Amino acid sequence: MDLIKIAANFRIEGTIDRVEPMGEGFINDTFIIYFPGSSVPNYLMQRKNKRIFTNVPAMMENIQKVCSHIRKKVIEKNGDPMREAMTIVPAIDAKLYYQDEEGEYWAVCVFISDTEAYQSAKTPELAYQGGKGIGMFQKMVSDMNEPLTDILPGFHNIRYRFNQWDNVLAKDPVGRKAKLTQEISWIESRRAEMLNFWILVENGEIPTRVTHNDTKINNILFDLNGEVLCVIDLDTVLNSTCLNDFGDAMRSYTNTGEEDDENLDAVSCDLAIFEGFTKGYLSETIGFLNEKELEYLAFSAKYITYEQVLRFLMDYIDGDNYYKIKNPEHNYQRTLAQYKLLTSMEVQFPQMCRIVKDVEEKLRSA
Ligand code: GN1
Ligand code: MG
Repeated sequence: MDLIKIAANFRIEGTIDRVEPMGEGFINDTFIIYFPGSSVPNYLMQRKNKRIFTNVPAMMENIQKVCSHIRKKVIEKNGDPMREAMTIVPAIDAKLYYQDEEGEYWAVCVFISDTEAYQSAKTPELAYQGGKGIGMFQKMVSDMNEPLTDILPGFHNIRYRFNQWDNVLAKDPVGRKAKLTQEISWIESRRAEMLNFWILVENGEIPTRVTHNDTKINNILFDLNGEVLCVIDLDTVLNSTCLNDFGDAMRSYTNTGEEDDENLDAVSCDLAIFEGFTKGYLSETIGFLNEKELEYLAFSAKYITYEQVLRFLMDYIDGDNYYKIKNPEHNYQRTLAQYKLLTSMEVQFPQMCRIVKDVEEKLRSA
């Protein structure tokens, strides 16, 4: 595959010198485009996973709508739109993607340099900045009127996930179910609790808004002073509940270990990080979240972590068709680590609720 040739299909301003692979995303393949003599990346190019994103053109439309809305907001507040918003680079034919001869979809955006991305939130201050970043993102898109296409139906919808789950378990395609009785019971014993939350979204008590849906810490760029700059990886921008963004962030930020840690003792939920993120997040969002959203904020951390346990375990039972894996037991390992995190959240749930209440009261009285 000639990456330079593929990159040449985009409206890139400059001569492409080399294209190098970057990172280890679970879903897409990412590359960096360099100009001659340049040691810093100039553009970022991705091959989008078309098995997961079955409608890449609609996905790119969604991303573009969100990017241009954010760009307007950044300009309004005298920010730098080239650094505080993502800039999609269209193909020569003006499409937001290029489809190669093999039918693969590619997309390019401007690389924002002099930034830092983190794999974990080591300090409450960093978590505060991350929370502010997600809060700012949600606030900026809270008045977006243009509809987004639902390119991932049921993405953080647990009713939909239970449907997938029931189907995969009924099929048990690679015969892994028998040895997973205990792990399966982790999912089943919490089914009603999780569905009861989702019913509030279905009946509108918890509203849907424009949300990011993949708020892991490594999807935020910080500037070199540690302040939040820009939210990236917009593949999953959708109409969903803000709580999914908060919950997914807490799943990744508060984990004292790795998402797939082999040492389960290293995995737990760090409340100081939870508090830092909550302070930053609510400082931006308290003005528009309703009472139900605030009431369920802490719960959303458990909800998304639970969903992740289910998704990893389901992929394992299904024979590893969704997530990229590094070894045959990788999805199982991820399941155990995420379950450990979930139980740590469950034990500390009363404190998590207390923290949300305290932060909320402080902000209201300020
Ligand atoms: C995937 O692409 P990446 O690694 O940012 C996944 C998320 C999961 C995450 C688990 C489209 O995100 O939902 O939470 O892996 N994205 C999709 O780390 O399924
Ligand atoms: Mg990502």
